[in-house]
Amino acid sequence: MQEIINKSNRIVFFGGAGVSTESGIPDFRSETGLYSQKFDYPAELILSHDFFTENTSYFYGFYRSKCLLLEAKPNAAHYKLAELEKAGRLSAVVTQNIDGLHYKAGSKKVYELHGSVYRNYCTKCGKKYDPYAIVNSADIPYCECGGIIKPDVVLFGESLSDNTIKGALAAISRADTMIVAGTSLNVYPAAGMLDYFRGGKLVLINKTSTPFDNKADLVINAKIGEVLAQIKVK
Ligand code: CNA
Repeated sequence: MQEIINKSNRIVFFGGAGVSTESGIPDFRSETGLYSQKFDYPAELILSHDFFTENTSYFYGFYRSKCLLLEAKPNAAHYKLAELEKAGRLSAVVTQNIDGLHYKAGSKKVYELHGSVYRNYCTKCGKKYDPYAIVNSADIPYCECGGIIKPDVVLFGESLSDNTIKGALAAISRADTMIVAGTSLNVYPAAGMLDYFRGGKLVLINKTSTPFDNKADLVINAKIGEVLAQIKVK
């Protein structure tokens, strides 16, 4: 891994929820993930566009307690990626996460495929809000114009931003090394983006196996924070 990084100048890091579990944010598919916890409805249903429209109040109860974890701090993985970017080794982070931890760690070029809990807007007038508009509302958060304030996160059944996809694919197609970490690679179109990588080495870091293991040059089954903490940035 260290040798691959030493030879790379345009690394793209492609990450999922597993990148943030060491910051205390549960992922979807681990044993302690949201899919293993019992709610009144399956978590993937609650986080869908139709559910948001039909059960808005329940959605916000869930979203506030399970997704809006604003106290979470970046871990060793987030910090090392910011360091690699600063040193000119990494060109972009592409993330499926909505927790904003890459920016908190100091990364500059981050493509947040599924949006961010830090951006929120009124569905009627478009006014922007910080996440405390949702934290501090007891039930459904409303704008002063009467519209519902919605987080700028991509729910199941919604489309990803065209600009974000374009930027991410451009970075991936120019990358000389791709590090894929902490994602079960089950959620599309995000997982399909890996096909745009035409560069040198593909490194996969995940606690468990993934459908892409056989495509990787190096598979590391360990904790991302612990693996990246050992990397020396030259
Ligand atoms: P997932 O399907 O839950 O997969 C996570 C993967 O990471 C699993 O294969 C785990 O084995 C692995 N993993 C967990 N912790 C570690 C660790 N410390 N080291 C190494 N591997 C680890 O999550 P995906 O990201 O693949 O699924 C995409 C969804 C999850 C996206 O839509 C995200 O928006 C959504 N999500 C995001 C967050 C967040 O923003 N932090 C949290 C929960 C879910």
